[in-house]
Amino acid sequence: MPMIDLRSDTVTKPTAGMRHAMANAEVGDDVYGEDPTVNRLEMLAAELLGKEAGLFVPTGVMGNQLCIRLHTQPGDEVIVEHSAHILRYEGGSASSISGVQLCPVPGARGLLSHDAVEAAIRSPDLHTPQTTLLCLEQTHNVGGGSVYPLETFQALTDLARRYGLALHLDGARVFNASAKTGVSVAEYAYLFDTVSFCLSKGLGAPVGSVIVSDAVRIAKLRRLRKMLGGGMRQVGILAAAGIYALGHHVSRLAEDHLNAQHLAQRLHNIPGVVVNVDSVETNMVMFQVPQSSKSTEQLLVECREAGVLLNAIGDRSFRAVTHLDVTRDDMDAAGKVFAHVFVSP
Ligand code: TLP
Repeated sequence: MPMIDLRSDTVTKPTAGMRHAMANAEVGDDVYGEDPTVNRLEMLAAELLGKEAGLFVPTGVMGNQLCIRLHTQPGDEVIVEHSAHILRYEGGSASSISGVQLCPVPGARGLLSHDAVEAAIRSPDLHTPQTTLLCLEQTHNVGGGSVYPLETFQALTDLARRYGLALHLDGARVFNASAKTGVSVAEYAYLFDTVSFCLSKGLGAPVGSVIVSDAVRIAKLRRLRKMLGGGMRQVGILAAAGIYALGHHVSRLAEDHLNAQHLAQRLHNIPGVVVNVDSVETNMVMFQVPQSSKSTEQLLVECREAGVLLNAIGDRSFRAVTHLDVTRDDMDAAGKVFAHVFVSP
């Protein structure tokens, strides 16, 4: 039985076209700066996001953590939204790699407000840590793929600048945000010192993220990447997948968003299931199911046995993510499975 895998947009397999591009990639030793395909990807990413330079890194976590390390000193404090990926899902690496503490600020569906951030910025005082960095996430994962409006981004980044903070964007899914709003990724990136985005999520590459910034910062980040063991060799094979993804998979993201809305509507029609259809902005659907005799784990198993994979994000709370390996028909099929599993006692 073919599975409908809605656990994440990280699960996609490279398409035939992408595999062809990978197989034919020109390569060289990237630690010597000699991989022409990596160089091309880094230039392309920088161009698309309107920055001077780019750096190919293996993962989104490494992209974020290199930037935190770049912008901070041990003992500093970094403001993040309280359910940010950097805080929740990066294994405590900000404290272990950079020696910083994270200051979690609650947001609405993951989105921070100007006043909440201003209240969290420390005044200079001998006793307190120094706030030196604000990290934002676009789209916001735990917020349900929510999108910061450009004006809120501007207000937050202006505020951070006023207090002399550095600015990093965890733009793992910034292309989804852009597909939703029509605001270009460069307009978002312009507001930040560093931006990291993932090729291995909605864009469908098997591996990789790119950090973009000015040339001086990228040179420092390149050194930090080597220090952490992220200097890769004939990695043009992977960069080729990234170039292919940027060329072929950006314009189709809107399709994933429509599929997510369709799925949300199907879920909404199931008695007792709580889902806010209007809050589905991009490719994620968060929903809760009613109390029953079945545990969250049991529900996941039943969905799996019926051919649908999902992730739980809390007790009776689930996340479904659409991507290029699922279709509109899959949404209907998954909707049927959910209607069966979530309403039977
Ligand atoms: N997110 C994954 C899991 O780690 C939760 C997912 O399935 O959504 N920033 C954001 C906003 C992310 O959602 C992720 C991955 C990352 C960074 C890290 O990317 P990778 O997995 O490439 O290290």
